[in-house]
Parts: sequence; structure tokens; C-alpha cells
Amino acid sequence: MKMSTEQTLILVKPDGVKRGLVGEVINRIEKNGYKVTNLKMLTADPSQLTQHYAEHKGKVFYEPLIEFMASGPIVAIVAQGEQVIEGFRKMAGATDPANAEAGTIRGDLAGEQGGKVVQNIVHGSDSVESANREIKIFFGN
Ligand code: DAT
Ligand code: MG
Repeated sequence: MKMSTEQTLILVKPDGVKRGLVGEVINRIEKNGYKVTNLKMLTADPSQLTQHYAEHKGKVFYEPLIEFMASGPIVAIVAQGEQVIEGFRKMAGATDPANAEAGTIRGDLAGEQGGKVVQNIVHGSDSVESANREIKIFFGN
């Protein structure tokens, strides 16, 4: 099996922060054997969000997504560990919480978001390239 220690960018989105789920998300990261190597709370500015979500520009959910992500404080976390990128995405569960399995963050905790897919508690990078790019957006060089 290929060994690779990676870093990923995790965001606890405004719904997660408002609902008091910051500790729960960090606890799950650490329980799965990953290390938190950087962390901060911030209200994202539009330029951070348009860079972060550039791949989704033009999609129907793009504007609501950006607006929602700017609607309140978020917590940005860098987590490190063996294949943490894929590992955290498994922990997060399906993008639409309605399809997320029990045992995942979205499946267990995003139950009452009334069908709003944008309110799915967490973001996790989807590749090494995305992780490096996204960590820079939120933590600088
Ligand atoms: P993920 O966050 O699982 O990587 P993504 O990168 O495809 O998902 O989309 C980014 C965010 O945009 C996602 O967390 C929630 C929102 N989103 C994605 N697909 C959506 C849809 N069909 N309707 C509404 N919001 C959506
Ligand atoms: Mg994504």
C-alpha cells in the first residue's frame, strides 16, 4: 500500500459554527488519527471565497454557496496524516446530507438543513493540488 502523509484544508462552515459543532468536527478529525496542524476562526472575504470555489463558477448553486459561506464565521483547519485528503472526505460523507451515510459528519449532524445542500457543515479538499491551493487561500504562504 502506498504511504503518503498529506495535509488537507477543512472548513467548518457557518452552519457548523452556529450550531456549535466545531468541537465535534475537531474531535472526529483527531479520533481518526489525524493531527490538527493549524486552525483559525474567520469571516471569509469575497476574494477568498471566489478563489476557493473557482471550479464552481457559473453553476446554479455558486451564488448561494458564496453568499452562505460569507454569512458568518467559519473555522479553517489544516489537518495532517496518512491519506488524510481521502480520509476526511469519507468522514464528511456525501455532498448532499440527504445522501450521507450514518457515521459521517454530514449524515449524523446535517439532518435539519431543510434540503439546502450548501449547509453541509464542512468542506474538505479533494486532491493534493486542491489542498495546497486552498491552504494558501486561508493561511497564506
Ligand atoms: P464537496 O463540498 O462535497 O466537495 P462540491 O465541491 O461538489 O462538494 O461542491 C461545493 C459545495 O457546493 C458543496 O459543499 C455544497 C454546494 N453544492 C454542491 N452541489 C450542490 C447542489 N447540487 N446544490 C446545491 N449546493 C451544492
Ligand atoms: Mg469540493
